[in-house]
Amino acid sequence: MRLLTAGESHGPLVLAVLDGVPAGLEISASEIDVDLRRRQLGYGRGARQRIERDAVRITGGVRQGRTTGAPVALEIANKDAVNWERVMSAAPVAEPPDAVTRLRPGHADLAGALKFGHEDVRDVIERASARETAARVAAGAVAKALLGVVGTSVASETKSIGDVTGVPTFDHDAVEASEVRSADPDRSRAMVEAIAAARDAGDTLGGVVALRVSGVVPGLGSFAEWDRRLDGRIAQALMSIQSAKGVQFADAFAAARERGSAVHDPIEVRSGAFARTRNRAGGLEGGVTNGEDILLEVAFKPISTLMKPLPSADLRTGAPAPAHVERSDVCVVPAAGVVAEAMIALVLADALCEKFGNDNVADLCGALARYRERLRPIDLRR
Ligand code: EPS
Repeated sequence: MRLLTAGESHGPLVLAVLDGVPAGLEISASEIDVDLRRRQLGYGRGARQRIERDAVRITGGVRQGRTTGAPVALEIANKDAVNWERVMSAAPVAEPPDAVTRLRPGHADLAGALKFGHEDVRDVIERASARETAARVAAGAVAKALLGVVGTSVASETKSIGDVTGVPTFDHDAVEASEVRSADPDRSRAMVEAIAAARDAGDTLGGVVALRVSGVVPGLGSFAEWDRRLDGRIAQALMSIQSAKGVQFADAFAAARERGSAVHDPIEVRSGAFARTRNRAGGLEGGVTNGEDILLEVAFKPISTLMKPLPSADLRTGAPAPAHVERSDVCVVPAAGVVAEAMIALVLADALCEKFGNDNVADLCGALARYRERLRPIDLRR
């Protein structure tokens, strides 16, 4: 399974093409729209989210409510595009738009302009923007639907925003009811206050998202080659999210300070199946899922567009200049949790198809059932 996305933040649309989805998967636009809506929410989002009402148009790979095995094409219109027609015109316009040249530290502006030879940072901003994550979330909803067929579910919760932090419980209803996606009402309030204070100061805030995947099929991924290790593939997918700066499985950085006897998860047999007395491996050993929940955290830096800009320089002249300022968010951590769910779902759906085939959902389920039969005698060994 592979995903390509295209489209600029203020162009006509963002587009996802998800190739390799098995035929026979039930999927609807309304199901995808639930996640698109969740991605738009969160205290600290900018004015753009009041313009957009993200909704998917399925334009390939689905007929009569089921995937056909052809690439799934998903389009999300940018309502704001009507305000950017001149700036974003694919054809040259008589009156060219002003170029953006004052570089924002932390954004892709400088690195992107150097790499591609752009003289207008707009050519970088438009594609580096996290607007692209709408396409990822739409594709991720398809991956989640496939995982749902085999009993795998993905949950996320905001663990921290700025220095407000706590222990996630993944209480679904409480997380979804919170405007910062934290299950704890006191912590939610403190997070909102921290975001409001950053906004009032012309500043931004980052934070940490916790992820939990339950009902994981054991044996996904492989230790046999470096690029087949699933923890590496998951980390890459999560690190590819705009603003992501770090990933840890379970409490890896704390575990790195402890002894092996305190870190590794003792194995026992419970109700005829292998089980663990704790899960500090975060659900993967040797780059392979072990059937325990996958536990992860992703660190997101504060948004790099600052209303009180940092000192910077002009791309064309090199002259000192404050960084470019344009409409942006104050904090995207709540939305980033929804994007992180999509990215891990895409990797796990890919690994599932790799092991059990991706022609047809019923074939995949049949292969999985046979695999579970193979595991059973081992699980019954005492
Ligand atoms: C985003 C839309 C963008 C930004 C944000 C993500 O809208 P605009 O640039 O029109 O305000 O709010 O992008 C960034 C955080 C960024 O740094 O580019 C969205 O729909 O998620």
